Amino acid sequence: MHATQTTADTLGNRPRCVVILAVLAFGCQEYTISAKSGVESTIDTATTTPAADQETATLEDTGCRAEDEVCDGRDNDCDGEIDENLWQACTNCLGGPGKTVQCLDGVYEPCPVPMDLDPQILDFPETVDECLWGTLGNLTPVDGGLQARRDQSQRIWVPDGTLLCSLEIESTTKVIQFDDHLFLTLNGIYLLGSVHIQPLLTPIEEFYQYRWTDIAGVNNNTLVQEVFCASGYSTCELPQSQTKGTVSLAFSPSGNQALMEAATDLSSSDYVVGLTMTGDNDRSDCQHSGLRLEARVTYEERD
Ligand SMILES: [Ca+2]
Ligand SMILES: [Ca+2]
Ligand SMILES: [Ca+2]
Repeated sequence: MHATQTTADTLGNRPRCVVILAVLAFGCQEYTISAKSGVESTIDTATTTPAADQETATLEDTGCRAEDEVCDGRDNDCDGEIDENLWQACTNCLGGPGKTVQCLDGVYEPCPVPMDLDPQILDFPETVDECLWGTLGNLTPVDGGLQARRDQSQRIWVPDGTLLCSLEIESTTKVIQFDDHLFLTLNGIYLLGSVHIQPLLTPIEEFYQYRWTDIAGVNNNTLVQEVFCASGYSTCELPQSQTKGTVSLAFSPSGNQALMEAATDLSSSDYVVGLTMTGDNDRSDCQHSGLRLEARVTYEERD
């Protein structure tokens, strides 16, 4: 803030109280009158000592009481600057540290809000080849065992430097058939499957982290043959192995939030939906009819 120019002659002929009133009107700065130039100049009250000069109006005279600067459009600490160097931390969509925003004109800049992306298609084409037995971590065929798997994956795209805030996955394929078992994952989190393998998996928060090595060679008959839905689903459907049936999945908002937090912990930059098919010893194993998912996401800039 700068004072307007005033001539010394004009001020010099007026009672001193007028000078003080003028200082009050300008807030919390000291003003000295230059007899030569006739121009007021501003002095930083934090680094100068009030002069005893009759023409000097002191800080004490003005009644400006230095307090901590707050974001209110006023100069609270009496240094001549309004709302200077005030920053506020935002929380991101997953509850972690977000961007830092500055106070401008008495209010903080708004924190970023999640933005929408166009829906993304995640295609998992029909597989017709049999399992790759005995290679890439697969075991040799054994009747009833989880011996081999075939993996497919689709990446969910978000702009570089951003954070996935919410994810809704919906199956646009209404009917699916597969053999033997089907698992759907997000960043390795077991989302949906045709059998309860989760007792063999590592818990991660409210979810389970899928790893083939944790289940390879396990006798399928020791597992509960029911559809598994990760915590927080609002809808979740899958038929039994070798049976045509409905596929659907959607998370509740709170379930979605928990899932995003867990998925981001496991991979801070990529979001990958995986589809795994297993087989024991048949030529028709590791196969599924085509599955098409639609992913709707919101994202936010990282700090
Ligand atoms: Ca200030
Ligand atoms: Ca202020
Ligand atoms: Ca089989």
